Amino acid sequence: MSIVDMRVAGKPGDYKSNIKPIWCPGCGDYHVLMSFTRAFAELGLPPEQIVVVSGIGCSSRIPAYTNCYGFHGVHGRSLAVASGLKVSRPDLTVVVASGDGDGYSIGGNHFLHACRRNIDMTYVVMDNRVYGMTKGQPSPTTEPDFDTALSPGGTGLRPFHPLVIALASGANFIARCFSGEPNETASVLVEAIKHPGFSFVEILSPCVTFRPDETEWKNLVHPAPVAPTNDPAKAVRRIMTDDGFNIGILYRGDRKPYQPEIGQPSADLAELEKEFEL
Ligand SMILES: Cc1ncc(C[n+]2csc(CCOP(=O)(O)OP(=O)(O)O)c2C)c(N)n1
Ligand code: SF4
Repeated sequence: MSIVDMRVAGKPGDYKSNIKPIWCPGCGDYHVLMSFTRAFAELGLPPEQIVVVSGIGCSSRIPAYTNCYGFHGVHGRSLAVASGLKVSRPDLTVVVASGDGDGYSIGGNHFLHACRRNIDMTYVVMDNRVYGMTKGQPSPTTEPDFDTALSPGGTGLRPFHPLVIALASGANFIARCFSGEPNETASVLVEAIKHPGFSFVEILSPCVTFRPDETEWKNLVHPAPVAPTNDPAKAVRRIMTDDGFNIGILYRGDRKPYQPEIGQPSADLAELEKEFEL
């Protein structure tokens, strides 16, 4: 069934659970949650047709705050769960929520291969350039001179470039958003969910507690001055040379999504249990 066939008239509030978020006051993730529910309402999908999958981190708490189906799994493994789910239930809309630690550090390998597989799902990374939940360690996107008691003098390491890596690995849709612009972010999420294949949306979402400097991002972000392209060579040049605060859809590819044939199980559960009995 297509997204259009299943439309219901929904309001953003219809997609919120009754669990109150416990993020720090001012955390960018509140706005990301708002963008999720606005996007779901705009798509008009019934909540039970959407699954929000996550790993571990402040950002990964999002599934509990929606009333869609959810899976709050283990650190860095959200894409593995989501991939299995989507290939076995292609009728569901699968949205994966992650942080820069969860998604690029412990989950980095899964990120590469999810881009390469190009399964039809949307991967949202709330990037605050720090491990928020575990009290401020540097992540793969932290600047080399981020100087704290946990990383005296900074790590000195070159940051990971998620958008370029996603493009090189085969992601079919690439966008950058800012949490402080929830309407614009919701519109990008709608496009990402509708686009076939693996859509990657990096949302700059400040951690006001461990990166108070990131409140400055609201003055740095600006709309991408160019229309999205389907030419990876053009996209990579733009992404490599922009200032990191270009907001909008940067790449819309046309690769065919991966969807294996769903066959019948070759053995029933009782037979399998018997086979693997110790
Ligand atoms: C296997 C494993 N290793 C380490 C941890 C500890 N841990 C929990 S959350 C986290 C980092 C979260 O950072 P990020 O994904 O950037 O999310 P944020 O909290 O900033 O939103 C770590 C290292 C864990 N839960 N499981
Ligand atoms: S520690 Fe940072 S990322 Fe976590 S809830 Fe607080 S502000 Fe948000």
